[in-house]
Amino acid sequence: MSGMYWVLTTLAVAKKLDTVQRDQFLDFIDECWDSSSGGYSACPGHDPHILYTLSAVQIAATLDAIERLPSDDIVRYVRSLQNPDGSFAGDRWGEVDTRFSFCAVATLALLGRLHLDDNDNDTDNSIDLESAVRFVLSCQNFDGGFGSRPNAESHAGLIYCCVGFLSVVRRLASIDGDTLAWWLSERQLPSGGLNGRPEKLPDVCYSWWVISSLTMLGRQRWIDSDRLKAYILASQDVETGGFSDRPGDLPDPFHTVFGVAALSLLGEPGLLQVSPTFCMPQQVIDRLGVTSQILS
Ligand code: GRG
Ligand code: ZN
Repeated sequence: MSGMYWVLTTLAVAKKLDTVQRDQFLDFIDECWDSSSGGYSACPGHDPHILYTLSAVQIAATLDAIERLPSDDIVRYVRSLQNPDGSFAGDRWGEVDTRFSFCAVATLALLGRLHLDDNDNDTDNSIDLESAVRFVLSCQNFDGGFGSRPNAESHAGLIYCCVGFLSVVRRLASIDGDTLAWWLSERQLPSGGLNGRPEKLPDVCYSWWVISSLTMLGRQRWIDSDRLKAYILASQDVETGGFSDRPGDLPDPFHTVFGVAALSLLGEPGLLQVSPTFCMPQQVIDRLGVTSQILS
């Protein structure tokens, strides 16, 4: 399911959505729906999971088919995964991670079912938002970064999830943006590429996890974008057009979408503008009337 989201998003951002067979994507989503839980699985016959539920909603939204989704059941599924401390499990087996907090609020926001206003009717409030925010904030470390759980190592992928969560729920003012942006800007290596944590190799996907976070924090200029752009472009395979994790490696759909989405955020011409919060075309987010907080 997430592979379908990566491919579809790449094509949308590259302005090639007209080349996809829309019904094949939508039929696949339907086949992955689990009516008893309300969630979606990675492929037919597998267990539902909150990540694939978000991917299914992102696919439907990009194909302008969100009204076809069983929204009440999806909301029921997301709600069923929240724990008393505000965290979210990924599925009924209970793994807890800040990735799943992001998946929960992003799914609800895209469905128009996230209620941020205190005046909204409480009975319609699908999750306990205050405890969800408290849990994510408790995962910020002394170095400014965020990990998968309280006291877990800061990692750029989890920082995207936590900053993205705070962007969706409009609480970015609650964190120390300067220390966090310092940690993120330290990810740039002499090659121009970015790693996900100290002492690790650069990897094109971190171009997205880091640049999207810096963009939401209003501090994109804290890294050298020309050198990052050059690193991403050097990771494109000239034969297939796909992007790999680093120059010379084999391309794959995961690094292709995050390379292309990062290039869009860096202002590369010829690409659609991408939402740094949702990693989807901004025009899709606007069409749905969904807003997220981006600091200037
Ligand atoms: C809608 C864009 C979007 C995302 C959905 C699933 C998710 C939310 C985000 C994933 C964030 C992410 C990449 C987390 C990283 C998890 C992690 C601890 C990876 C460490 O992997 P290693 O050790 O990589 O193989 P490094 O580069 O640290 O060596
Ligand atoms: Zn990677």
